[in-house]
Amino acid sequence: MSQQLTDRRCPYCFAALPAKHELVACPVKSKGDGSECAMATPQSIAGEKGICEEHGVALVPHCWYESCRQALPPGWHEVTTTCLAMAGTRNSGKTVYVWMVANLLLTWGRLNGLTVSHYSTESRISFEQRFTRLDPSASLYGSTAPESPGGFRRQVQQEPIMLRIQEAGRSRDHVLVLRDVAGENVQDAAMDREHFRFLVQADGLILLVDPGDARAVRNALDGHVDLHSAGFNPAAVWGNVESLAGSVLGSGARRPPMAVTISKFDLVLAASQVPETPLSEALAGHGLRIHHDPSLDHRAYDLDDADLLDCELRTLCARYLDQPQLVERAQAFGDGRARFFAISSLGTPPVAQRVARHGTPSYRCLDPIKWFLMLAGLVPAA
Ligand SMILES: Nc1nc2c(ncn2[C@@H]2O[C@H](COP(=O)(O)OP(=O)(O)OP(=O)(O)O)[C@@H](O)[C@H]2O)c(=O)[nH]1
Ligand SMILES: [Mg+2]
Ligand SMILES: [Zn+2]
Ligand SMILES: [Zn+2]
Repeated sequence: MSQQLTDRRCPYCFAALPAKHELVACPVKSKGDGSECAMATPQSIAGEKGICEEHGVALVPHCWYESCRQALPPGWHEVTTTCLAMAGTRNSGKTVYVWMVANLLLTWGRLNGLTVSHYSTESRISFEQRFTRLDPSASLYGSTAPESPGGFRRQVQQEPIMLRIQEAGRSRDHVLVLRDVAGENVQDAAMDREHFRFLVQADGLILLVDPGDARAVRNALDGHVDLHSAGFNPAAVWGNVESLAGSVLGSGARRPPMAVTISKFDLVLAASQVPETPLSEALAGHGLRIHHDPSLDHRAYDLDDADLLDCELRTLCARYLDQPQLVERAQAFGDGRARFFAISSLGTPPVAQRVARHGTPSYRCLDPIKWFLMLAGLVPAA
């Protein structure tokens, strides 16, 4: 597949940014008497000094896209980016996954000769304030509140996670941007076209699929672990994103590649331990890629492993997890544009909304991220 079309996007609306910033504005804006300085609105200042005379501060680059116009993070013109967004029904595990991925990437970098760090001190502090540590003494995060366009206050999930990836010999740092959403928003077919356009301008989407909704899992585990059903089909979420893409990008335009990702895979594995059930037969072979997890150990994206796993998971989804529509959608989406993944952030089902005492060696969480980083040319394919 070809490389991504742009090397740098706005981390808020995911619009591709021109090589040279054209719009700048004053970072202070307010003059104290209720009015604003002349440079409060982003504008082009070709040939001028780049200073707000009224505040005596340097002007900062802003996103050119009209309904965004956010100040770009300091130093953004020096980096390349991969911008990803989450999708999936309510309760499918998006927020827990975002936290886990950020932490695992820091470890993965250390093991594989890359330096991975929060983009800046501010982005690290914002991450730490937002995500308290997941451990058995603290309850898991509450459901993410839906966001609305022009909301009174920016909601916390509108702040993207930004991780800087540095590699010896690479002239520019690469930044992985990861944006959470509320399941409630993507379950809404009428979600605002302008506000949610980042979903279809992304370099990739991660669609989480909750296996706790599947009959084979419910029948095997009901009464033993908490299963929350969203009561909403993940294929319908994909349909909503597709119609958003139709309005924003037009019908023929390329869609962002889609990582169709079965979350909470610990539930599927636990259900397969119940003897003489459909899942125990489906997952009986020890040679299945499903029973292995090479994602942290290697820097490269292992294409053979990924292809075999993709095959196993398509069968699992269609035959055992009640998701034949997802597989059909993926087939219709185009060759190589959609891949199936399986992850477990907690490694084991939570107990009373807390991480279980013996959690969490997570399972395969970095696979979807490594796929997108491979598409961006940042990690090699093996
Ligand atoms: N068994 C298991 N349960 C998980 C895992 N990750 C999350 N959960 C459960 O799923 C619940 C919801 O997780 P969240 O990450 O908040 O879900 P979400 O997709 O962000 O939900 P919304 O914000 O409502 O859209 C958690 O409170 C846990 O009970 C996992 O890896 N395994
Ligand atoms: Mg959430
Ligand atoms: Zn923007
Ligand atoms: Zn000013």
